[in-house]
Amino acid sequence: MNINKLILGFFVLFSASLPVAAHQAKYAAPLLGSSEVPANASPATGSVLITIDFDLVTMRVEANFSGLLGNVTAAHIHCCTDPGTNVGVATQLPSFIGFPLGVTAGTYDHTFDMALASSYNPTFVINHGGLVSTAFNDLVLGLDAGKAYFNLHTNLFPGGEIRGLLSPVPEPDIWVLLIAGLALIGVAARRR
Ligand SMILES: [Cu+2]
Repeated sequence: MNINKLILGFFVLFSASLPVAAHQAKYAAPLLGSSEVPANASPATGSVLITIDFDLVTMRVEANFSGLLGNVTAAHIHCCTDPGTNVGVATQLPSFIGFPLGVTAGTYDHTFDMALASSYNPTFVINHGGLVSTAFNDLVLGLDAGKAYFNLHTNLFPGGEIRGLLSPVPEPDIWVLLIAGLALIGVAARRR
């Protein structure tokens, strides 16, 4: 392979990846009964990934869960409080639209337009500046600070059967990617 083409291709890929890294934030959590406050002994497990897009002002919610003792009654994000405490719901009530209800296992993937009031608990908006934009900012600040949690409620655990405290997923460091890419090019050049 032509080494100049390889280098060019690498830098095209590298620069194309920059806007994504700069304009999205991801937050993740395992879902467990032991993370509830107070903790419970539910054997259920799950995971959740939240992706905030700052250009589109959207929030993608991807979740999966299984092994619940009760049937799902609601799922949403609570914000903003310290770990080990409880706080009100920040997002759409009573549950994320389309979230699988009445089941013990399921998956979910939905992208919310966070410029719409309907994506929030109206009380959260009132308590966080009164505007959708201020509510969005505070929700993101809460996510960044590890002060927001995804809670999955069931009929047997009205306060929540499994929960996950959302924490930021580090973006791959852009300079690590650059150096790794250059190292690969070096290896390719040496093989020649
Ligand atoms: Cu809740």
